[in-house]
Amino acid sequence: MDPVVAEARTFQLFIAGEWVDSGGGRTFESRNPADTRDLIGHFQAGTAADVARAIRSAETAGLRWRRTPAPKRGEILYRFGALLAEHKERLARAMTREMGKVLTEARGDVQEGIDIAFLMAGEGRRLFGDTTPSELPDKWAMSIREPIGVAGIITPWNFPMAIPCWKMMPALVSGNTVVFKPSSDTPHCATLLVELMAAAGFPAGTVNLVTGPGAEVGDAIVSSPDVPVISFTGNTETGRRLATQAATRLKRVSLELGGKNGIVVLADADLDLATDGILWSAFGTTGQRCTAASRVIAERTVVDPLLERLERRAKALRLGSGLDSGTDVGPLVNAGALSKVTGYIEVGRREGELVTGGRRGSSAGLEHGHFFEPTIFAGVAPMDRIAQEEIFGPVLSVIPVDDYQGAVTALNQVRYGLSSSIFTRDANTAFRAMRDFETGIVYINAGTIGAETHLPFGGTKETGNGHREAGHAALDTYTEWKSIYVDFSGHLQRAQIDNQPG
Ligand code: UN1
Repeated sequence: MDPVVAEARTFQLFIAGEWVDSGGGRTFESRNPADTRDLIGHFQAGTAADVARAIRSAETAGLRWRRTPAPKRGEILYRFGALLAEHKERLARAMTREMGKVLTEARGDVQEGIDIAFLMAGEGRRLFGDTTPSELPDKWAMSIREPIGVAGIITPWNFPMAIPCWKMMPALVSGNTVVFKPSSDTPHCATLLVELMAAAGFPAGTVNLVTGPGAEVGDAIVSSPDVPVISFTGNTETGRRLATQAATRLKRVSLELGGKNGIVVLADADLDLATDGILWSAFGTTGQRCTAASRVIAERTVVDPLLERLERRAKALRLGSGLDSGTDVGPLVNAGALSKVTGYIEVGRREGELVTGGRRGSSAGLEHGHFFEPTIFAGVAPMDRIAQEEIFGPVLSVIPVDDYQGAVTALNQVRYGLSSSIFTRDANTAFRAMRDFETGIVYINAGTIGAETHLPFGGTKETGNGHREAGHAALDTYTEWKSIYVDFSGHLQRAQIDNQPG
């Protein structure tokens, strides 16, 4: 039965290869943010006891999984990627229904999952370490990657399939097992993913799904002594709390947190191209990407022609259900997001000049959803609150500056450092920007969104804690280095001593 048209049913946890109810006996609902009358399903409100069972199951499965040859593990990832591709449309529709992004973007989200599954499937035949000469004769040295153990995977709703895949694929291919706690806004997406993981042949216990509140399920994962590595994507305050809690157990924690990404537009830019890049980055996914552009930093001489283009184009964007092909911008994810964005409109009115938007979507058909108009503020100063704080909605601030140096200063003057971009036709300036922009990702003549899965993804400053997802860099989060020395000389050789004169 297609879950998208099914009656709302009650979904279960996935522990030790079985779909089971929570021991706590409570459930929560997931609803369509474009029309909250549409109930997607009831999901288990997991408890600390459920998490403990999931961790035990992951530990047990790990004993075998870590001994399974990595190329064999990779084959299962490959099958999972193929299943995602086969079910792409069904998954994308379920995603749009559950979290709102327009269907083309939901397809892109699934595609990102496919891409990382295939990339990491290939890692099953790489997982490279080093072999290197020893400083002593008749001695050999190498380093290998080893799995860490049970990985706690705590994910957000905005990329409800791509981000879990970014985390689980490298964790699994390198021999770890997983306890997966998805956002309570997207438990259905998580369930569909895990169903396909089971179908792909991940052995019982290698992947466990526990839905439920962060305060209970997330907390139980983070505080468990038996989950040595945690990967979390979400807001900075939660990440900070989580890292603090995990530090008492000396856990490895990989954090992908907030962003306040900026697009620099210089006087020599192609303004039409810049306009396309800005609109896509600011209002795609209704501004709910960590990589979304919420600041445009423009040389004063081009502010007016740029604003004229942005205003005209933003006004033409159609709000609606992401399942309708005419829709450009879907709803915000929930009522909390709507009230947060609305609150920032008041702040923005005090700090800048409202150019367009600033209101809930009010046209017919939108009354049951969390819609908000694409919003632009002009005349914003770099240190204003709307230019500093992550709003996570369709709100863009335009900040005028005098020149390139002013743009660099404004761009870098935020606590985050995920993505940035510059529009210029000058190659020398573009290279300066690659050097000067203090972000983990830099785009030249493109917006701030659209990272590809074979490059490292992550940011500087309070965007994270130095780890990167995706690319082979992701393996660093989920593996422990082991250095191995083999002495075949037949006698004791002392490093640093026996090869030195005297
Ligand atoms: C996120 O918003 O956390 O680069 C992830 C992008 C996407 C991933 C975004 N590929 O916008």
